[in-house]
Amino acid sequence: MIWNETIECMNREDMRKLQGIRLRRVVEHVYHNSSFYRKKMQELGLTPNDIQTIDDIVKLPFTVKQDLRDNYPFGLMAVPMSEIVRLHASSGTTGKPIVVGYTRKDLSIWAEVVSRCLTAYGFSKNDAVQVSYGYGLFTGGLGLHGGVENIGGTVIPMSSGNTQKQIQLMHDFGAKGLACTPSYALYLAETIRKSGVSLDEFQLRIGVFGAEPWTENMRKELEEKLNIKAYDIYGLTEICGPGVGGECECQNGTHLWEDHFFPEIVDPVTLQPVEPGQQGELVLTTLTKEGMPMIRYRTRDLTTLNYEKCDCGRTAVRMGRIMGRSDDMLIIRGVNVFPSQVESVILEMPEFEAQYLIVVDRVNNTDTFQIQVEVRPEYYTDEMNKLLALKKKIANRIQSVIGLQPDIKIVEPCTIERSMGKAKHVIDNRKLV
Ligand code: DLL
Repeated sequence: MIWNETIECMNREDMRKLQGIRLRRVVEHVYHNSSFYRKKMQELGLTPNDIQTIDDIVKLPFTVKQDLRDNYPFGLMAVPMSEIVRLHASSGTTGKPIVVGYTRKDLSIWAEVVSRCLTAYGFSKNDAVQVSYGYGLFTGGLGLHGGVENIGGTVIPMSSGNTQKQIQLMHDFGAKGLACTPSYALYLAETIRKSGVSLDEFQLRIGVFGAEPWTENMRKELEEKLNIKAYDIYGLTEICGPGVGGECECQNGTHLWEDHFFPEIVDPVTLQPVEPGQQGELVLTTLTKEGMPMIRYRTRDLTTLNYEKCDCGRTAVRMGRIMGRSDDMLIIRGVNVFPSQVESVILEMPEFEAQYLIVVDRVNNTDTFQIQVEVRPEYYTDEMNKLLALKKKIANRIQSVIGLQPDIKIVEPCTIERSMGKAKHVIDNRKLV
């Protein structure tokens, strides 16, 4: 089934025309209503008249995460705050989150694009979907929630955590769908297996997995362990949250809903477009957003685009798997973590040297997050209770900045290897290929 056949199967020429019309409109909107974008365009000598077709998009300046931080909290809103009906946020590279705002229309477009994904996965109004992405400032929970309601399905708004209850309600309420991070889904699968309850007693058929990179091997494992079809959903807070794109039954690329989010692939160093089909950084422009439009937003996600028509009948461009990022952001248990956030906490504490190592791994399908940090000689002690208190202090501070409890390993002065060049602060042992 296709939720919006006219758009999802539109021929390329008509789609480019529509994208051109919408780009002109959004550029007019930001030029007149956002001093941030107006200034950036004026610096390049651009006025809205310079943007006539979708090809003109390359004239426009890029936007980056730093711009959102510099304008914290509401500096990038292009409508009065009285028009903003919802805020979401995600962690930035320092303690300050990045904030996005939605008008009523933005929320309805968000529900529309998530509906396209859910329909492509095979859901209809007859189905119950357990949403186990976090609810709150994170876009995962409420984003999926709006989509399930929009197609007339039944939402089970579980949010994340409380694994035993997740399993019980999934079973008792007959959920056909499970929406959560792929790593949490593996953990749920493992827990179900250990509980001894047969999968035959569940109605589960479809997984809606995203918010972190995953692989074909993980797909196979999830499909086998949960006896489901596992589909990708892609998105990021800055653009709207989940639903920027989703897979179809062909499981051969993530269709991006390009009538709302225009994708480009650029070389992350030169910022020039790559050859068609080549890997590069995904850049997205929101074509219809009112509250906080993003013009040529550098997602930092490395991927490819394929414009061939899909066997499902959709013409919407397909994005390959996210192969990595062009910045140092880590995604641990679905939470975005920047090493600089860890560093800023360590630097604020007199007890520690500015020497640390973040070690990430995946054990029993769950990401582990260890921080090794060097204590300063004057604070070094072999008294267990003092060390434990120090560990707790830094762990709590990091938890309050990042929202994730690290396992802290305090090491003796001068034990972390010093680097002659760029310091290596992260060891990521997760195998994602
Ligand atoms: O993770 C939104 C989301 C929620 C997407 C639920 C899908 C499901 P952020 O926290 O802002 O937003 O993180 C966005 O996560 O730039 C990618 O690096 C990564 N990411 C999101 N979806 C996928 C995916 C949400 N399907 C960042 N595959 C993005 C790989 C993904 N990486």
